Parts: sequence; structure tokens; C-alpha cells
Amino acid sequence: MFSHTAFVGVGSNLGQKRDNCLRGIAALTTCAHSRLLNRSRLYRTEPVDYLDQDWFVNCVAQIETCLDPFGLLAVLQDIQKKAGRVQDAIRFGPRILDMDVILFDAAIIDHPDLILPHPRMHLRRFVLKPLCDLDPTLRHPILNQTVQYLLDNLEDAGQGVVELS
Ligand code: PH2
Ligand code: MG
Repeated sequence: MFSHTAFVGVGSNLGQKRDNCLRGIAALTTCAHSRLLNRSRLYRTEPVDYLDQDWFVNCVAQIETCLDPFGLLAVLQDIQKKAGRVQDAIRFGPRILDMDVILFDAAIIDHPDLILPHPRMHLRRFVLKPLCDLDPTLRHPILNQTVQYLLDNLEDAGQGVVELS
């Protein structure tokens, strides 16, 4: 029944960041359509892209699902809305809960609403590090490199990622 495997990036930098992330994963994986296979460690991460904001808590959930990528996207948007996320005032700015489809099987999609694999996953330590917790041999479907290779070869000025104790 759960015919697909997906990796979902989860982040928060407002309020109870850790709880926001864990509740988001619970909301996704206690429904009939999706099941949690594994969760990465939680990390405190330095903001990227928009720098003038608080550090994030980030992790990645590996799920099994019977949804298609657009169905999963719709569910994630609903969970974020219910968590109290309002229309982002600043692109890449502060958010109570952010859930992004990072990988969906080996799907490659270029659609106005959804780009897969996530277009910035290979540049972000806060995505690659948790992905390596789950499966360092996982391959980027377009670059055809493992997530471990991408992490090791990241050029990163200021992308602090510290395990949350
Ligand atoms: N999300 C962003 C922008 N910047 N930085 C970190 N460290 N973690 C995030 O989840 C994040 C970010 C937009 O989604
Ligand atoms: Mg995001």
C-alpha cells in the first residue's frame, strides 16, 4: 500500500522550535496515507539565504506514503497552516514550521508548484547532514552523487550545524 519513499525536510525558527518540528512529523505520519520509517537527529542550524533571523532547528523524516508528490505537498501545506504559519513576509525568512519534500523516490519534477529533487538540497548543510544520518549512500537523482559526497564537498562559509542535545 505504501508504495513510495520520501524524505521530508523539517525546520522551525520561531517559538518552541524542536516541538514544532516533532509535531509536524507526527501530524504527517499518524495519518492513514503515510508512515514514519526513520527520523534524523535534530540540529541547531545557522540561517542561510536570509541571514538576519534566529537559528533554526532542522531534521529530516524518511517516510513511506501512498500519496503522489503533489498529494504529499498538499498535506505538508495543510500541516504548516494548522501549525500557525502565516504567509511568509520575507522569502526564506522566519517560520514556525517549514516542511519541504526533498526527495520522492528518484522522481525528477519541474513544475511551478513543486521542483524535485529540492532545488537547493545539494547546497544546504542543514539538509545534507540529516540525510546522511538516514542513508549516506542515498543519491541525488540529477547530480548522481551520494548525499555523503555532496556534504563532504560543500563549500560553506557560515553554515553552522550543531547536534541538538
Ligand atoms: N529555511 C529557509 C531559509 N533558511 N536556514 C536554515 N538553517 N534552516 C532552514 O530550514 C532554512 C534556512 C527557507 O525555507
Ligand atoms: Mg524550506
